[in-house]
Amino acid sequence: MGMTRQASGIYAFLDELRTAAQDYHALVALAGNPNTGKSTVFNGLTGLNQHTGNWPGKTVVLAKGFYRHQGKRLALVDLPGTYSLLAQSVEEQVARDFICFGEPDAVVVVTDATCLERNLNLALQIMEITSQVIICLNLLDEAKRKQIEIDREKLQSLLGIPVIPTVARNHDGLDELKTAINRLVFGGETPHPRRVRYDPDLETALTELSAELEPFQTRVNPRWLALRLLDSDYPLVKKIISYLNHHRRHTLKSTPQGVKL
Ligand SMILES: Nc1nc2c(ncn2[C@@H]2O[C@H](COP(=O)(O)OP(=O)(O)O)[C@@H](O)[C@H]2O)c(=O)[nH]1
Ligand SMILES: [Mg+2]
Repeated sequence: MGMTRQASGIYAFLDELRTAAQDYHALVALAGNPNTGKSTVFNGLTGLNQHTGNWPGKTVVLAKGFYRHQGKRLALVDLPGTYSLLAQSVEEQVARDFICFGEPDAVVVVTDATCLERNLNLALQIMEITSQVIICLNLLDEAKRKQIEIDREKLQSLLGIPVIPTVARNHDGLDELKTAINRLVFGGETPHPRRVRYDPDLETALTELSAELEPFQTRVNPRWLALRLLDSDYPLVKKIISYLNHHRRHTLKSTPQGVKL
């Protein structure tokens, strides 16, 4: 029961965010390894239009803020810095739960251009959960200083998602980042991120289980939900069940005839 209540706490947190925003057009999450400039990007985008809140039931503090771009009002949440979404620290759980169950319209992964390989681990994990991902290639000034050159076009086409170069400390590239977010969220184009392939037996099981999850029409990729169900991480499985139930209620509300499932 505890986990169910905790999961519903997430929805309370989101409801509160919505009320505070007096409705926004899109919810964007900022994820990334520690020290990649996430908070600098957050401050650059939201200015003083921000406040902090506690994640329900945890000591983790999340900064949330708002900004306008091209006539749209966007809410932005600065997630805790993490190297992965799989291990069990509270920060990783909060980041993972927000990305999954918070159903952000976009996730911006802020990466350190001086050590991109390490940063891509988290990016690839997020790309398994959702297609709505943008890479913010930050600290490019530091990379240049270290004579590291990054082929943005190639990176973009290899990953299948937009890659936006920035020097957040100087506000360089932040307008381009805002425009890329709007294009991703309101532009009607769905990216096709490159996804990790597993061994054939697992792929067969994943295909079967994903097919069972498709009818829920979740924002979270059914393939990722299937992977986690197969992991048998029990607390997470309970959250997924709670999410599917919440999702079904939500879908029912917006179904004109109120079809009974
Ligand atoms: N040189 C350089 N420093 C940056 C850039 N973006 C952020 N920083 C600095 O990197 C440090 C960590 O930034 P912060 O936003 O706190 O990172 P976070 O841990 O990801 O939230 C701070 O000293 C920032 O001023 C950048 O593009 N270039
Ligand atoms: Mg920070």
